[in-house]
Amino acid sequence: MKAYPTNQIRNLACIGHGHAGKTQLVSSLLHLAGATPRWGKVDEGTTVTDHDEDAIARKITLNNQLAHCEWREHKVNLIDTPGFSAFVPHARPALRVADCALVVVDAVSGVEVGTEKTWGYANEFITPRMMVITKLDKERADFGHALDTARQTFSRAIVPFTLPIGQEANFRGVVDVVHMKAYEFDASGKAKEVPIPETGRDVYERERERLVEVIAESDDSLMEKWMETGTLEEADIIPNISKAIAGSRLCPVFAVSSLTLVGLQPLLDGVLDYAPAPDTHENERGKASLDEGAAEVTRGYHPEEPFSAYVFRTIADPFAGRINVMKIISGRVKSDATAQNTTRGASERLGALHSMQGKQLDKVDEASAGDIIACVKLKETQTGDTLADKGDPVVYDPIEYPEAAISFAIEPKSRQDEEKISVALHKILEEDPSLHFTRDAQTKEFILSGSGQLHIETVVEKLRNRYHVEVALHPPKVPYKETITARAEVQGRHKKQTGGRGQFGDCKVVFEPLPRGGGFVFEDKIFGGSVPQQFRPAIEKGIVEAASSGALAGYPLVDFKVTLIDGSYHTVDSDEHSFRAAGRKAFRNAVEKVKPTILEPIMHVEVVAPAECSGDIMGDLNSRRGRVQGMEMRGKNQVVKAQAPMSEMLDYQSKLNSITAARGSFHMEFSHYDPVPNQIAHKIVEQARAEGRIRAEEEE
Ligand SMILES: Nc1nc2c(ncn2[C@@H]2O[C@H](COP(=O)(O)OP(=O)(O)OP(=O)(O)O)[C@@H](O)[C@H]2O)c(=O)[nH]1
Ligand SMILES: [Mg+2]
Repeated sequence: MKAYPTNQIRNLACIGHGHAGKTQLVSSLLHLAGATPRWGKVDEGTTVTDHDEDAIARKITLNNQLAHCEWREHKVNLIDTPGFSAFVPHARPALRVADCALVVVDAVSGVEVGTEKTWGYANEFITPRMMVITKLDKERADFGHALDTARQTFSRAIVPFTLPIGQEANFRGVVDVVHMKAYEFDASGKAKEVPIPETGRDVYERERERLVEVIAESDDSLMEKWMETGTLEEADIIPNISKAIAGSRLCPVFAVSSLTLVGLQPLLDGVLDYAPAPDTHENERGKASLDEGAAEVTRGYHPEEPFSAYVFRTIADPFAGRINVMKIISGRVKSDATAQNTTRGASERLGALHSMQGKQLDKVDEASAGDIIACVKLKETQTGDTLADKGDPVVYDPIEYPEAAISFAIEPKSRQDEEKISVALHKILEEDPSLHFTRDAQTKEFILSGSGQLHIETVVEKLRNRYHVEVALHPPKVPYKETITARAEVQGRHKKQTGGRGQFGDCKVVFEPLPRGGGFVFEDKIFGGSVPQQFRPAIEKGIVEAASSGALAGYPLVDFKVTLIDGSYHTVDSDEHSFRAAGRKAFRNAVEKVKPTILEPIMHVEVVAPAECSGDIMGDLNSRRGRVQGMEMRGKNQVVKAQAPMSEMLDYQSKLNSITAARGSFHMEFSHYDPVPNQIAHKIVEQARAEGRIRAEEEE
C-alpha cells in the first residue's frame, strides 16, 4: 500500500447508540469505494469490522475496529466503535484520535441514550462532528423526526447537507442542498443527477438558508455581505464549511441507507470536502518526560516535525500476537525504524508497519503524520502509550477510563483452568483497559470488574472460546469501600524480643478524613531524626497494606490522609519489617477512634420507556433508594433520570421488563460513592463476617 500525505488523510470515528447502524455503514462505505472484494453485511456476519466470533454471534461491536478505503486519492480511515452501553466507553479513545466523528442516528428511533453519551465523549475531546441519519429505507423511518430529536438535544447548528427523496421502501435519492443538486442511485450506489423534485423545494431552500446563516455568522465580512445581499455565493460557503465544522459550530447531516446504498456517495464526497484533515488539528500538547515539572512540548500534525505517535488500541490477536494501533501525530515513520516508548522508557523496534482492514493487516513501507497504523509484537507497548523520536521525546496523556460499574467473582472449573486463567486474562485485559481483574485478599476469589453484566459475560466467552478456560460466574459483588469520618492521633508500636536480634518500630501518626475521591495521602512531618529517613516509607507501606482490607467489613479504606509526626527507633533492632508492622498497628489502633463507615457506589440511571409507564418506574426507583433527578420527553418516550445505589439495581432489567412489558430500556453507569445508611452498613458487616472477609486480628 502506498503512503498518503497528511492532507490526503481523513480519520473518522463512527459513534452512536447500539444497533444504530455504524458497522453496516462502515461496511457499505468500504464496498462503495471498492475496498473490499464483497459487500459485508452485519446480518450475515460478513462485515470487515465485526470480524471476531463474539461480535458475529451477538451482532454487536465489542471494541474499536479499524478499516480504510481510498476515495478520490484520499485515504479514509474509519474507526467503528461500539454503541452498546457496556462497551460504549471504548468510543472515547477513538474520538481522541479521530479528526471528525460520524454520529450515526437510526432514522426510526432518532437520538437515543447512546447518541447523547457518545456526543458527550466527543465534547470531551472537542472532536468535530458530522451526522448520518441512516436506515431511511426502513418502515417508519422518519428523517424529519430524527433531525428534530438531534436539534432538540444538541446545542449546535445541525444542518442537513442532503435531504431524502422518497420515504421508506421508496427512499431512492437525495437533494444536496449545498450545491442544490439532486441524485438518484443505482444498485451499486453510484449517483446519477436528476432534476430537483418540485414538491420539496421550499424545504430544500429553507435548509440552505440555515447553512448560509451559519457560515455568515462565522466571519464578519461574510456577515456584512449576507446582511447586504441576503445571501452568499457558493464560493463563500464551501471553503468555510470545513472551518465551521472544525470550530464545532456546525454539524452537517447526511441522509443514507446502508442497505440500499442510497446517499452514501454524497456522504463520502462530503467527508473529503468538509471533514477536517489531520493537519487542521491544533498542535498536540505533551510533556518532555514523565518527570514531575517536565517542560511542556507541542507537536504539529506535520511530516517535518519529530516523530511521535499515540497508541489508542491494543489487540491480542490469536494469530498475529499483540497488535498496537496508533495515530501518528507528528513526523513520519518507515518500517523497521526504532522509536522510544516514552511512557515506559523502553526502546522499541517497530518492524513492519500496517494499515488495518478489520483483522487483515496490509503492509505499508512508510506513513506520515495524521495516519493510523498498526505494529505487531512491540515488546512493551500498550494502549495509552506514546512512541516518539528518542532524540526529541514527548509523552502524551493517556486516556483515563471510568471506574468499573460491576464486579463478578469467577471460579475456574478445574485445577487446569486455574493455572491458565491468569495468562489468558492478562491478554484480555491488554485489549480492554475498562476491565479490571483482582484477587480478593480475604476470600481468595478472582474478581472481574467491568462496565456491565454483558461486558463480563463476553470475557467469560472469550476465555472459553479463545483460551479454552472454563469458569463459573458468581453473582455480582458490589464494590463497597470504606472511609473514616473523624480525626485521630495514634501510636503504632511493634516490639518483639525472642532471643537474638529483636524487632522494634514505633510511629505516631494522625489520621484525617479526605473529601470523596481524595484517595490516600501520606505526609511526612517528622522534624529531626526520631525515625530515620529510610524507615519512613515502610510505615506508609504498613498503613496502606492494612487499609486495603478495611476497618469494618474488609473493603478497601479510601479518602484519608495520614501524617507522620513522631516515632522512635532502636539502633540494632529496627528494620524495615518492624516499621511496616508498626504502620499496620497504627492503623488498627486508629480504627476505634476514626469512626469508619462504608461507602457504596451510586449509579446514574437513565430509563427510557413509554410515558404511561413513568409513574410505575418512579415508584419502583424510590423503593430502591433511588432519587429521581429529572424527566424529559424524547419522541414518544419519556426519559427518567435518577441516581440509585448499585446494590439495589442489580436485578433492574427484569423488573423494568415487567413494568413496561419489555418496551423500556435503561442505561446505567457509575456516578460516585456515598456513605450507606447505618442499618444497611450493619447488614454489610454481618454479610462480610459470614463470607469470612474479616480477618481475625493477627498477632505479630
Ligand atoms: N434497513 C436497514 N437496516 C440497517 C441499515 N443499517 C444497518 N441496518 C441493520 O441494523 C442492525 C444493526 O446494525 P449495525 O451496523 O450492526 O449497528 P451498530 O451501530 O454497529 O451496532 P453496535 O455495534 O451494537 O453499536 C443490523 O441488523 C443491520 O442490518 C440500513 O441502512 N437499513
Ligand atoms: Mg457495530
